[in-house]
Amino acid sequence: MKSKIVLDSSGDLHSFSDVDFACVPLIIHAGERDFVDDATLDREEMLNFLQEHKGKSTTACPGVGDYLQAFDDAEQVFCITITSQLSGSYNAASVAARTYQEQHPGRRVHVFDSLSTGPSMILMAEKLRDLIREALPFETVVSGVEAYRRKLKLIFTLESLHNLAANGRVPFAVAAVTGMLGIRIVGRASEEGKLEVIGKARGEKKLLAEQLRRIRDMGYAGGKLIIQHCENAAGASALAAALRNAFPNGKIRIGLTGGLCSFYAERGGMIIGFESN
Ligand code: X90
Repeated sequence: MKSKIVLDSSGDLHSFSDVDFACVPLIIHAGERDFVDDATLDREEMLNFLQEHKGKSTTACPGVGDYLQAFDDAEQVFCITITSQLSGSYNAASVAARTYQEQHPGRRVHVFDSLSTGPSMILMAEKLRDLIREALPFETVVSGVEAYRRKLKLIFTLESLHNLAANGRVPFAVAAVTGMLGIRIVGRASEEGKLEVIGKARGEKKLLAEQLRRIRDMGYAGGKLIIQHCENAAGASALAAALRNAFPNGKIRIGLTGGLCSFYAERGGMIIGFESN
């Protein structure tokens, strides 16, 4: 049985071992430029371009055809998208899933709404891979990953909310707080998959303390945790070190935000996904 895992590019994964995999890119538009969020994207160059770019910049989710192409000839497809509360990606993937199953009777597609993004999608993909390798029935894999998703939590700390506000994803009034030197917004993915601002922190020390407090309060007890950062290696290592100290058994990793998450998280941003108990 040929199984395939498909993620949209908000999952920050361009390759994946041991199982057939495809990443479907979102696109970042800025003036004359279209940045396709695939493995060839030069993230640094995109961020530099955006910094200089004075006009509007927007993003676009994949279309139904992009998903159909990614499903290819797999007999069972497990697809994970960014939260349906912030993007049309889940909708496009769901339409593609129906079309694919109509065109190929006997094949199966399940689309998971991650209700989150980035690191949570990586953790879900890893869970999928484990269950697929056990050769479990399709429905068992689906319910296993759904149950796992409910245990995943995500927080983020951003230096700027400019692109989120300019694209209608957070109110301008909330975004106005950032931009002042050293102020970071702290937020999380809510249970319904909405972006929820929960506080702010001024200065590196307070930010680190706030990140630790939130991660602990949201139920982290030493499982898998991924810190994705946008050009903030120092912040990510400081957080990883503090977490390893507090949770010596924690499986903590650092990675880079891809194109889409970098666009919205902006320089200095961190997105932290983890298993809660
Ligand atoms: O369809 C599209 O054009 C994509 C729109 C995506 C909008 C938001 C992406 C946010 C990414 C910010 C922090 C994480 C928030 C997660 C909340 C559920 C990064």
